[in-house]
Amino acid sequence: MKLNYLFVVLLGIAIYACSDDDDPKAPDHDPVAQALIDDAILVEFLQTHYLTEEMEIDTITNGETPLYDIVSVDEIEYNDIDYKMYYYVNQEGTGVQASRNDSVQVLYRGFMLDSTKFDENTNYTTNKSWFHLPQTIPGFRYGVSYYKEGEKVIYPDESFGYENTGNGVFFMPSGLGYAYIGSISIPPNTPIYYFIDLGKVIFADADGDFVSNNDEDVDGDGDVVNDDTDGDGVPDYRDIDDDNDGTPTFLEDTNEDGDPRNDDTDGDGIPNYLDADS
Ligand SMILES: [Ca+2]
Ligand SMILES: [Ca+2]
Ligand SMILES: [Ca+2]
Ligand SMILES: [Ca+2]
Repeated sequence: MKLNYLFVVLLGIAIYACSDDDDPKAPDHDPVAQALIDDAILVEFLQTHYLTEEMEIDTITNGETPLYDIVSVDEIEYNDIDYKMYYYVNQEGTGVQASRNDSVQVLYRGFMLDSTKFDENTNYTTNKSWFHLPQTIPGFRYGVSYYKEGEKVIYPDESFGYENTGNGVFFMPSGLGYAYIGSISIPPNTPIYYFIDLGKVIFADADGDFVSNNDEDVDGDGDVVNDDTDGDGVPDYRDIDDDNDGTPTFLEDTNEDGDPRNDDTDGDGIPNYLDADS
């Protein structure tokens, strides 16, 4: 059986989202109203600030070009609420385009709009540089997916890094960030932004069943966190038995070619590992 995708254990600290189980809706929180408030705040920020040559953000004082004039907008529906992400691609990158479902190695700096830096990673050699994107906040997942990876380089002292990385900055409303809960370092309902440098993209296989995360996106919406074939509350990408027939997915690879996706014993178009009756 050949291993198509790497399974990586990830120990990054920041940017991780709460699971749905930990996320009861606050009775007095109106996420639709908050999304509108956040967007107004973000637009004003982008209109009054600019990107310096050193890739910092500063207040416009002398006719500099507003961020608002250089960013792109991504309109996102998430949990039935309309949001806007704003992002700037400084360098596109040269390698694989990230998806929201991949594991990535990144350098990043995270800020609130008052320019408080709440977190950063400046070193590719630490665990903190690795993220399994399905476990991170939605805005980070979308943000990273606007870039491509770079090329690995080994330096004379045998350390490594990446050149020609995808890099830039993306801005998210609180509803795609830490929402009304906030985090240890971020108050509730706070829009935030990240500068990132995308070194490496890996097609993760979180449950090790030889179906990559990206290929567990059954409904094809680009997101694996919302696909749960057997409805047991564990999404397919983390469920070792997607159809709950008692046989783990990796044992439903009947022709043993290392890919459970092309085995369909009853010929109904549904591969065995998603088909409880074959
Ligand atoms: Ca998998
Ligand atoms: Ca999906
Ligand atoms: Ca499931
Ligand atoms: Ca099964």
